[in-house]
Amino acid sequence: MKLENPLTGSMISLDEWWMPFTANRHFKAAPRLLARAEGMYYWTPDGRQILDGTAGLWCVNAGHNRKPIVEAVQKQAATMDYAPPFNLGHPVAFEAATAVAAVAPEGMKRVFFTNSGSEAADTAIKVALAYHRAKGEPSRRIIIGRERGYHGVNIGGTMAGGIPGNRKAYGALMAGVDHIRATHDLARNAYSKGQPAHGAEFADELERLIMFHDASNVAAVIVEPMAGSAGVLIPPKGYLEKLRAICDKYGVLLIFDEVITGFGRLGAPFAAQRFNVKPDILNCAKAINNAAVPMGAVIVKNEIHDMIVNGAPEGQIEFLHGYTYSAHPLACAAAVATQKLYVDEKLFERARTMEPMFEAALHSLKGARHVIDIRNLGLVGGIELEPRAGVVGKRGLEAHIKCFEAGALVRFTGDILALSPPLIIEKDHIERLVETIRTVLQSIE
Ligand code: PXG
Repeated sequence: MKLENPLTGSMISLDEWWMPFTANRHFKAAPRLLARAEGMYYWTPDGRQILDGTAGLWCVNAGHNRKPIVEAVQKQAATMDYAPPFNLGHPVAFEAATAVAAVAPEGMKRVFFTNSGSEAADTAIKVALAYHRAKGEPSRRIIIGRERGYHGVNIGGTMAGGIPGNRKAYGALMAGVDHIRATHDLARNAYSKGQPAHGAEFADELERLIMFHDASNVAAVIVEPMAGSAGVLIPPKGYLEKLRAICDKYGVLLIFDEVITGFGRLGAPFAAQRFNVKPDILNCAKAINNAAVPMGAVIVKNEIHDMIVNGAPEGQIEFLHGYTYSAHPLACAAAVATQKLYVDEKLFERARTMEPMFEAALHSLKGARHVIDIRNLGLVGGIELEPRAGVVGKRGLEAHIKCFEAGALVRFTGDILALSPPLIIEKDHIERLVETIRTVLQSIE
């Protein structure tokens, strides 16, 4: 197949790029390419319009190619392309941290920049260990994750994560991790709107594991307040509150991985505010700067920062961690412009206002072919399909491809379809997304 870059007109070859999380041979036999984006839409190189039902990969919350963000990045690139972040600073890095801290929960106003959600996961684990060490409890090293959790693909996140396929080949690269069970409970909670009623008791497993390992050895528990990648698993009522109480009881840090839920996805700046449960450490990435330039961050309670930073001798580096591109000027410029846009257009509030309409449209798919559950919160929707006998995931992949052919971008994970549109979505976009899914489900086996 001959393909060209529509920007430059040069011919491209598909062979060299080893694509991430992709069935490379399958994809390259029939590639689906995106060439341009604006607002709620992508366009393919041949000019077909695709309605973006997933905000890219849960990240373009303000919609694509927003002018204030584009201009901020262009201006920064033309002014200073790069500056080292170790023992040197640049103004926009501080501005970006201030803008992110402004929407973070009370008392969580210290921000460590990374370049991705995966780096945020590994950074958060190191912060937790450094904190306990600075506090005089260096034996606290065990990290507890949750089955079906996704914390990216670096070593810490892979080990703390709970997706078997992502873990199996890398086994015990990091010792000292354990997992509580996932909260998914179709039998009791199918077709719940918002937070399901049953399952707060699943949090009790955390207490069992802390007692099993002994609290003096446990550093932190890391969970997504709403699990995204593993198929939109919404926390049962009372569940996160219980995790918080157990962590408090045993001096264990609670890390929320808000890479997906951060920046308005659930109709509040963070899930922490939506659920009114404050973690000790909060990871984010993606929509932090509308995904215009790679960026992630670990936001910590002031006292965690102070324990580590004030505990070290004067003039000594307190936390031996950081990336060449921590607080990259282009990423920071995009973050400052994005955070301003979120405020100017009240996009977090908008997500909350659109939620009932989104919920009603989504749940109208109840009874559609193959559907066995529908769940939603904020502007996130999950539609679980019955797996085809013997080939788990095939129906999900086919639905994803057919939706793309029909002009709508819908995520799939196994046989669960996921929707997470830009927060600028309008009623007619929602209807089009839902009707496309309904038609596609009717057409596939
Ligand atoms: N934590 C969470 C909760 C995530 O969702 C990461 C960490 C890792 O972030 P980076 O920036 O390193 O990719 C993520 C990423 C999907 C999908 O289809 C979700 C992610 C990435 C790719 C696909 O659900 N989330």
